[in-house]
Amino acid sequence: MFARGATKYFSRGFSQRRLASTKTIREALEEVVPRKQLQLKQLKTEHSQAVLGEVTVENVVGGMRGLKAMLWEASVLDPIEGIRFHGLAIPDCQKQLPAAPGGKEIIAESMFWLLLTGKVPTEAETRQLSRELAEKGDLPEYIEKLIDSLLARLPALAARIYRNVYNPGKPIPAINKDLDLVGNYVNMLGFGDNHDLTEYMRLYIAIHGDHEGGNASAHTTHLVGSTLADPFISYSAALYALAGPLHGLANQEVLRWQMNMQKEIGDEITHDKIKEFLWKTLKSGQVVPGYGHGVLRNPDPRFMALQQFCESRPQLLDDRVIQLVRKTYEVAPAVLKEHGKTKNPYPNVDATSGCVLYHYGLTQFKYYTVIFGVSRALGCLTQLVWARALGLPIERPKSLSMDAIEKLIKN
Ligand code: CMX
Repeated sequence: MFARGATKYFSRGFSQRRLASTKTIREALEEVVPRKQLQLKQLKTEHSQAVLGEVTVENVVGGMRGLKAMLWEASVLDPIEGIRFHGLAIPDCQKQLPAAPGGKEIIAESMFWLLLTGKVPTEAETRQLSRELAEKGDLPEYIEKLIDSLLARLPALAARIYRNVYNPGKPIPAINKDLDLVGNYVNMLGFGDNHDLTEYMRLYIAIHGDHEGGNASAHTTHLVGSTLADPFISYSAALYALAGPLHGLANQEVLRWQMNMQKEIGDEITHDKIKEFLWKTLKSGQVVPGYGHGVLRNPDPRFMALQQFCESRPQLLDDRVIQLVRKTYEVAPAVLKEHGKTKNPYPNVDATSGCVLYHYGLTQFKYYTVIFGVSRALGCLTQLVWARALGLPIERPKSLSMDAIEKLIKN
């Protein structure tokens, strides 16, 4: 941590004069790359034929679920514990990763540092990265280009889209070089005076940053990037994957669904009424949005972190939709278990994330997936850096026809 007086130092042109002991993200990454390259080399030379698991017909016809077939460095998802970023669970990150000055929540820069280097940055390193991203600095080398030329501009781009679509003609504040990435983003969206929303967005963007490699958006970036397509193209492809209601669009679906529930059950929220609405959804052949997961088999710790955020703010607890989210969580797992289809009857992060945005006045549902998109860039671009640093090959799994599967089974 920094000694007293450091904040003043930052505001007096920190970018030009960095402390000798403070690493840049590039320097931190350069320290890690040779070790990782060696690790990959050893895996390839000493263990290339080691067996990591079997491939079953279920894996092949079931969308590759459960198949261990992809290298992804930044995070690993445990079905019961949920996500860990280089071994750190969300509560560990909340304790260890630096927040914004005056804030408490994890910020995108400290999460990105952790994802990319595997190390917890100091406060000074975090501030320096904020400043570097805000300034979009010189980009002489390929790693810096990868990091800065997309990531730094993404919030400004996403904010401009929001303002052009929903508030055309209003001036957009310029980037404040003393503010973190998400602080600037919220400012540019037009909500800069809402400290609680800014803190929520910081947490939201940090914890949505990565969810290992197999999810549709992450995998798409990796696949397209493996053709050596540039980061813009690779991540644009990921945004299309994010746009489906089973993935990144789910948080807006949840909000719409919870509001329909509210309309239908009226002012008196009871478990029985929620149960009835859940069954109505299921019997109509729809999925319950915000519940279930391809890997998780427990409540999503990201959902729990956002719930904790709500519980620390009485004003959020008074919100009818947020009350409904909580009450739905009390009822839905048992209903989904009785329904008997989903392997995971518990909430995922989308069960609450959009509802809080709505409370804070960001009421344009269609925009929620864009915010998710700003966040997921942290993990996807981290992996793209690693894919290039490790020289990972173009992805090319083997596909099989049903006839070929039957032939293999007979033999
Ligand atoms: N409500 C009702 N049925 C559900 C369900 C839910 N929330 N989740 C899964 N099921 C059903 C599936 O549709 C499937 O039914 P069929 O056998 O008829 O095809 C069955 O349960 C088994 O599915 P599963 O193995 O448990 O789940 P999948 O890995 O196939 O799908 C997911 C995972 C997330 C797509 C699914 O749980 C779902 O549709 N959830 C609702 C949408 C949602 O919240 N998506 C956001 C996920 C987080 C993210 O990626 O952003």
